[in-house]
Amino acid sequence: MVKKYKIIILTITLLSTLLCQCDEYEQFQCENDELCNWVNDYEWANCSSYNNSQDCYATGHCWWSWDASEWQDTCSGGAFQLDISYCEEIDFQLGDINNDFIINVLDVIEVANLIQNNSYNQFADINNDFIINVLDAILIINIILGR
Ligand SMILES: [Ca+2]
Ligand SMILES: [Ca+2]
Repeated sequence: MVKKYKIIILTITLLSTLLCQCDEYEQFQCENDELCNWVNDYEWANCSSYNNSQDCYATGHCWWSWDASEWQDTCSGGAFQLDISYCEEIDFQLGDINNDFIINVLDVIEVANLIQNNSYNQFADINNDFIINVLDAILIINIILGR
């Protein structure tokens, strides 16, 4: 019983590391992983919405100081743009090698190029055997023909 439980936990851990890695990545890691995409995003925030010095300084824009008019310490600095950029997983379709959301003859040509250059692309490895060869080309042609 305990053993079975351990295997389930191990499987979940393995799956979560395989599936959910992008959103944990910093920009550098994200941009170097072909399965992830870095999205630059900003939102407006205001220093006055932070009510303790730690959060206030963590913004990198505001400072915590005595406000005589409020008779208390406040977070000063006004409005600023908060960086909420994030890393997301790229939705990809197996066989769509040039990533234009259609599987067509252009992707077959890409596979032919990969075979010729002896290089690897995981989107082109349809049968998942870690080699790009004529079998993958045939499988893509089958997808195009709807077989
Ligand atoms: Ca394509
Ligand atoms: Ca293959």
